[in-house]
Amino acid sequence: MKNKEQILVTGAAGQIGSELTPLLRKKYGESRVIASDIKTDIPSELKDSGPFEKLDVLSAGRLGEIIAKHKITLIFHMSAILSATGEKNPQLAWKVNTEGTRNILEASREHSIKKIFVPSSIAVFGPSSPRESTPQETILGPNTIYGITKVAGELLCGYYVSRFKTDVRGCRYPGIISHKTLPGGGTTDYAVAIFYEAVRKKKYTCFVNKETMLPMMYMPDCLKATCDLMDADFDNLKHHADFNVAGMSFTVHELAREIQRHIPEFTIDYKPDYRQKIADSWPRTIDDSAARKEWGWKPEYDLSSMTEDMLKELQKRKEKSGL
Ligand code: AKB
Repeated sequence: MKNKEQILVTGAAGQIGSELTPLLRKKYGESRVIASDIKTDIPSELKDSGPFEKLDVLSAGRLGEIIAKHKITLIFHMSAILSATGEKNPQLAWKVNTEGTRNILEASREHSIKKIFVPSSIAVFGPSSPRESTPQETILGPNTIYGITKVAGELLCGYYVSRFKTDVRGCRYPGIISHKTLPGGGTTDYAVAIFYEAVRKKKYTCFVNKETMLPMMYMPDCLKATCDLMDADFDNLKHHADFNVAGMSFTVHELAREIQRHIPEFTIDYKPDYRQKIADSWPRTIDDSAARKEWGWKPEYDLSSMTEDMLKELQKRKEKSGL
């Protein structure tokens, strides 16, 4: 990416957007990265450190206006309704995830945007997919509305690549663990909540059972994957918006044991709810060899280094301003 790019981030106040935006501002210049979100009550660091536009991705007109106003050349489309919220409001999830993505692709075609990043998710897999070392190419068959919208998004992106030569990239994010902004409405949210509760109360009640294992990734690796894939040479990519990327996989029980190495008094109990069924339909581990081969993907954090960093950062925040 050259330094003259003008970048739009949708969903900039969300879990990933709120960390991706400052990183891009550091890399490309504060005024060149336009944060946008449907919410306006966004953290002041985000609003004050560069341009902000209110944007509902369902409004194609407003999206076009912002692209023209800021002469946008690259888009990171981070707004989405996640799996658990999606099951509560499937109609909204369908609209935001599929029509929002279509609006981004269409606006990119109309405005000759150079590159777009459209994330997918491990939720594209379903009960009939292999659950161990889930391959890049395999049966998908998701049974959540979120997963269905992500498959539709991947297919639509593939269509734009072949039909309009749109440069669109994306990876199938696993659960993302971070300490700055809480995730909103995902099935993997327990892997973040457990840390907050461990630091706050030294106990946590988990909404999936102790043997649940899902692919996860620490935020610094998520940001690295996003930027590395965006920087990769398009001609070397055989896949586009559907790369499997793995970070780490652990059961909740293993995560709790790792936390107890730092906080021995920490206790956990389990009250599985409707999210257990979603978790049980997703992979336990992921084969990301295509990402490793095509753009050099390699994660840095494992369970132990991620846990240590999460607890250190949350403890610091608790002492400074309360959690
Ligand atoms: C969710 O749990 O819905 C997300 C995801 C895996 O895409 N974190």
